[in-house]
Amino acid sequence: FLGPNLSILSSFQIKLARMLMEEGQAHLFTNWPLPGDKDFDKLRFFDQVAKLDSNYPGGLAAYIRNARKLLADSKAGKNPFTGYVPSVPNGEKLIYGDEKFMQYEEAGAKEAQHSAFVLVAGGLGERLGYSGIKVALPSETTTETSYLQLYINTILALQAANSKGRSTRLRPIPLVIMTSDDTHRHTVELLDNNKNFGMLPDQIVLLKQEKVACLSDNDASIAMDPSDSFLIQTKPHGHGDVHNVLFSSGLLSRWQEVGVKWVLFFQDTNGLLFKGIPASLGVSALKDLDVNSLAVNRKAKEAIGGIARLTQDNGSEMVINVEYNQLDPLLRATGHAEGDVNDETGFSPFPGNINQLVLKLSSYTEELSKTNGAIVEFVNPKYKDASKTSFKSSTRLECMMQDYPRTLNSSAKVGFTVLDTWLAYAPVKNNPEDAAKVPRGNPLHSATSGEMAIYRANCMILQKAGVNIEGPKIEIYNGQETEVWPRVVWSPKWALTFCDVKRKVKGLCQISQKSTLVLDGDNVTLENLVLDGALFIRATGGSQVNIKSMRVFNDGWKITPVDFADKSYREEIRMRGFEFQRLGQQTLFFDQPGECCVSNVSM
Ligand code: UGB
Repeated sequence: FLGPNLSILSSFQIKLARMLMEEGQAHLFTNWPLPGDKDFDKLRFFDQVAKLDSNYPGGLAAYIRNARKLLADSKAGKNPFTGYVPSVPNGEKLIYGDEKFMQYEEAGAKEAQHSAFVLVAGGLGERLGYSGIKVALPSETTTETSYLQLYINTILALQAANSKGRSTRLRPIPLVIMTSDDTHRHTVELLDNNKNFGMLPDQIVLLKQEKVACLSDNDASIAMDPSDSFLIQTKPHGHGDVHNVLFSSGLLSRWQEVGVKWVLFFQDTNGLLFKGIPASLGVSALKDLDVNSLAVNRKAKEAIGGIARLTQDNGSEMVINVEYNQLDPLLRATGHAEGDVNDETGFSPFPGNINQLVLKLSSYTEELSKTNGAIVEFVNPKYKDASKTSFKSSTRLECMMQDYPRTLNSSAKVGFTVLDTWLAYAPVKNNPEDAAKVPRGNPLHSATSGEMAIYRANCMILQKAGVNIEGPKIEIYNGQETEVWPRVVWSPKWALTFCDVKRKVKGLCQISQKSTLVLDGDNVTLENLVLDGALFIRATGGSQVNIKSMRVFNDGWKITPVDFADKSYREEIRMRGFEFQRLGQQTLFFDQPGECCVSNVSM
């Protein structure tokens, strides 16, 4: 089939060509020019085939076979959950700040030292439409801390909290970032330009996911790039790649050797995510869960996956995320005529998956060794017509990281932890125009709502710790109605858990709605603080700062609206629809070791 071209190929390339022929891909070689003509392009083609082959568990042949099967199922209209009956699973529902919550938080904060963190950041964020990588976005614009910096600061603070009072330094907590061709270079630059935000160079590992081959028909014929007849068209395979890249990197066994017990997976833009992590990690540890998915209450039919128990006729069952577009039809097909509906709590009984997973490293490694890093995939072809014989455009297999438990056997301990939405979930996924169209009462998931959610969560935590906080104002930015609470931000060094907050806030503190409060440093306590304006307190170099009976009044940082269309503002500001006007502020900076008490002052 390659005729005289065989002479220009290595034995490995000939093997790959044979594999492609055996897997029904002869069309790739029709009309190949004679040797001497386009030889460089032919070798380029085989380089890409070799890459696609080595990046997929079982190689390209396995990819083609899996695709053929999934495409046949899709054509036959088979739902991946056909034969399963959904029911409401049992999980841990936590109430922020109660006794049980604090017990889990305390246990989890310690377990963090035996954890590795994995950030999936290969997505382009097409819905958001930001020109940079999403992890570089400011999580909020009071301190301009980027998402990546916030995540790293929190991991470092967990490490520091565990090291406190010990004579020997503890092992650095590892962080893996999965990137893709779309995000890799910018992620490297962001880390390099900021000296890894304080992490040691070998504490962070970047693993790049690769795209997979596109398919042009139900026979899984590999599609060529329309603009290059020697380039296979490729598309992203999805965040489920994280399991394969981790397994192939060899990190899992290395982590086991040094005593890592838990692997925590999380997404690129959720400024609240670490607020729920200590407690959820505590749930995993105290219940010895193999899989613990973090979840929030979810309105019926809301566009996030629901966690459900699925049971088969033979009694086997699994607790798994079912994407919202599959959950409702599955319920209707199994005797629930109204599908997914809210119960008396006003929420769907199927909690919403927020794609933060805590996996037990030992069973995770064992499972991935069985599958060579592969997890369940799916295909979503857009058919030309009801005959389902041809596609509008090429398709490819995809996979989602939360589908990892699908291959586990029934004896695995799979649970979930439901947290308050205000505490744990405020992703930034939608551009301002789309967010403005979201029906009232539904989550906006925009840069505006993501930032405001951080202030709200911090204020609500302080309220629970006894601080008197003036309630929010409703404002509209970029066409989105939003609650504006006092802009309270603290660094993870200041507090990681509710217990930390309670220990550091005493007496009767009061904060007005127009206020901004930024706390940075692990040893700052507030007692009887009255704030009506902007106050920044930073303590470094071992200083212990006690603020007692301090009253701060100034004009503060005023929020002024910014029009998304006004290009005179930078993109990060325009996309949230407001900026701060610094009319007045009080800054207290301490950098000398020892105790410092600021008491009975009015500023
Ligand atoms: N990502 C990658 O790293 N690689 C990829 O190829 C694709 C994405 P999206 P999605 O939080 O509400 C998920 O696009 O996939 C990273 C869950 O499936 O933001 O639509 C990407 O960088 C869904 O059940 O989300 O939906 C980002 O960090 C629900 O939990 C992450 O993967 C939903 O998130 C998620 O990518 C949610």
